[in-house]
Amino acid sequence: MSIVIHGVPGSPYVRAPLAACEEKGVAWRLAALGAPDTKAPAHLARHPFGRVPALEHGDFILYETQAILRYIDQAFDGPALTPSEPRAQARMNQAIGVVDCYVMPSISASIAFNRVVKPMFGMPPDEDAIAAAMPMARTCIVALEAVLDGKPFLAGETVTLADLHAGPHFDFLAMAPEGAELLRGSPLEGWLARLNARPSFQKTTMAVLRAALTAEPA
Ligand SMILES: N[C@@H](CCC(=O)N[C@@H](CS)C(=O)NCC(=O)O)C(=O)O
Repeated sequence: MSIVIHGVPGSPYVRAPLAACEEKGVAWRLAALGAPDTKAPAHLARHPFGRVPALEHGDFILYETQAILRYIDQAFDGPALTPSEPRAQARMNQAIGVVDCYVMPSISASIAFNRVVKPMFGMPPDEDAIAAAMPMARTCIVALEAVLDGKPFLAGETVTLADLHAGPHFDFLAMAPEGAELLRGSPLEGWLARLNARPSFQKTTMAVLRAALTAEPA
């Protein structure tokens, strides 16, 4: 039984569970939603806050990306995406918390959304929102550089849920000129390159997801 992820292609929060499925070797399908569909009754039945992603696995429906990632890691065989060593696991959890509390509102919802997504739909970016988000974006980068601390991945030598959660937001940031500038010379650049070299990231880019939808028979 494959996992269905309901979500908007290109959303970093949607990409994370798709990449986790790839890392685990779990079959998945993206049930693509457009932005207005997230507030339609069918989706609100899955996710009362009208956001994405929502997971469907048989009769089990789950929302909140952290919970979805942990479910995928625990419910399936495949490489463990959570370290067993307590301090490494704590670093993983810390990075996940940083993404939800600080990266999402500044880097994703303000800089990348305004600079990358709005122009795709012919909408002007909110320059004030971008400028206002820059200090917090810098703090996020410094904080995650400290978590990375010279390791290949955020919690150690191997990919964990922290990388799968954070990576899509930083890949999104790198698409904005301000973001590429913020990341230039940061150890996060190498970390992101390591993630982008993985099949789990290559198979879940916005371009690949959109192309797959276009190729689907009507
Ligand atoms: N706390 C949620 C956040 C999910 C979230 O904010 N997703 C964005 C897309 S990246 C969304 O659904 N935005 C649509 C909206 O806010 O209406 C999670 O972890 O899943």
